[in-house]
Amino acid sequence: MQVEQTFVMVKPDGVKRGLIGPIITRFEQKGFTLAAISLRSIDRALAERHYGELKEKPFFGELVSYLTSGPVCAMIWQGEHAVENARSIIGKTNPVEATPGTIRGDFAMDIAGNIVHGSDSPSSAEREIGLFFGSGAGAAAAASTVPTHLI
Ligand code: DAT
Ligand code: MG
Repeated sequence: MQVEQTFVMVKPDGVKRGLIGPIITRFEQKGFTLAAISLRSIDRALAERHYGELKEKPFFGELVSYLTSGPVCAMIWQGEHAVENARSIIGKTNPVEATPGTIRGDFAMDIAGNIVHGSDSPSSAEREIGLFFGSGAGAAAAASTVPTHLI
């Protein structure tokens, strides 16, 4: 089996609403293994880098303000097809379109507060894991934080 890692983040409103536990439960029930977790605040520079590809979007300023408005819960989850499986249980970007049974479908109402992030590709996952868990060195740095019995 090829183990893949993905980056998942409970956004500030998810943390404020006490949804870290239910979101972790969804990932565990699906079959993912938790490889790293960090409750932390993020500054504007990190938020802007994380969502760098959206910087021309009209909602970018609002998005960065939202992401820096309170603590987030950053996580690395691993398993087969981790990126695609995570996107599947997270649901569509706009909660209005997210199917009931998905995290956004069950817990969110508004696109600007869709409570959870999941990487959209293996290369995004590597980049985001490096941003949040590495020292700019990419996934290799994050992988070193994973207890060996989980690999
Ligand atoms: P996703 O989070 O599903 O990967 P994305 O990468 O396209 O979606 O956008 C990142 C976040 O930006 C998204 O979770 C919520 C916010 N966003 C996207 N489109 C938006 C819009 N039209 N208005 C307000 N916020 C938006
Ligand atoms: Mg995205």
